[in-house]
Amino acid sequence: MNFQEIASIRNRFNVKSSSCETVVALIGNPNTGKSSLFNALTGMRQHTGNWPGKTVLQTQGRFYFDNKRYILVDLPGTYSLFAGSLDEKIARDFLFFACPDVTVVVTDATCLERNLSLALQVLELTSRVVVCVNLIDEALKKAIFIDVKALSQELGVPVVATAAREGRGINKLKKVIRDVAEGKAVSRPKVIEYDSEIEAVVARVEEKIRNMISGGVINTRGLALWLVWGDKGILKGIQNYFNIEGKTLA
Ligand SMILES: Nc1nc2c(ncn2[C@@H]2O[C@H](COP(=O)(O)OP(=O)(O)O)[C@@H](O)[C@H]2O)c(=O)[nH]1
Ligand SMILES: [Mg+2]
Repeated sequence: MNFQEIASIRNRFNVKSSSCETVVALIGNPNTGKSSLFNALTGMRQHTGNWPGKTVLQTQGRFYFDNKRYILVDLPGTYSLFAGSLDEKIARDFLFFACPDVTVVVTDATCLERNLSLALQVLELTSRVVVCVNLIDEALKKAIFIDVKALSQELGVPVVATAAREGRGINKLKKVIRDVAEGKAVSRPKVIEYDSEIEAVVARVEEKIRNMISGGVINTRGLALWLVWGDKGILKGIQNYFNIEGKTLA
């Protein structure tokens, strides 16, 4: 997949990015402060509409940092990439098919553990991830201490603590987003290795996908995993977003 092909898929999500713009997605459970972070990052410069063909609100905005332009997309709140609700399907499809250049997983510092399952799922799809531990002020009030460094080492991706409502940690977050976008940040996500039987099936499915689409930014292992888990939405997405006319997964 070259930039042109990805740009045209993004276009179908109403995200119009040029090659000099970095597309950043915010994903997280509901109420983790995604919209507050969005406002803090963009200074409220936002554009709202609907996700194409859906009655779900879409919020996009731009920000500049270090002379570079970023397009920020606030995804609907989601608990899992095993999508159940319409909101979750939108977030899943955007991650799988529009391939944001950087994905920020927004988590709630007061109930971090619950939020980390989504983060681990995202890490199976892309290494260009920043984990944002938001509501850090609330955590402190409850005497919850988050060891950001240890968490970053465990996950293998950068972790930034923020208090979006007070605007704390926002500049740091921008810096880390830039570093991940430019490949400067250390990012070696811990990938889950499944039983050898599962891995063998995943490898077979992945090979078939690779024969249909040229990988590049598309994570063919992620697609293969979700297909193996039986996610029909992913199959639909492959047919819908990739140019696979005449090719078959069978
Ligand atoms: N104390 C505190 N409250 C926050 C923070 N970020 C967001 N909130 C509040 O948490 C609630 C949910 O935030 P919102 O941005 O709508 O979350 P979203 O559902 O993920 O978009 C709102 O009342 C925010 O004002 C934060 O860092 N600290
Ligand atoms: Mg919101």
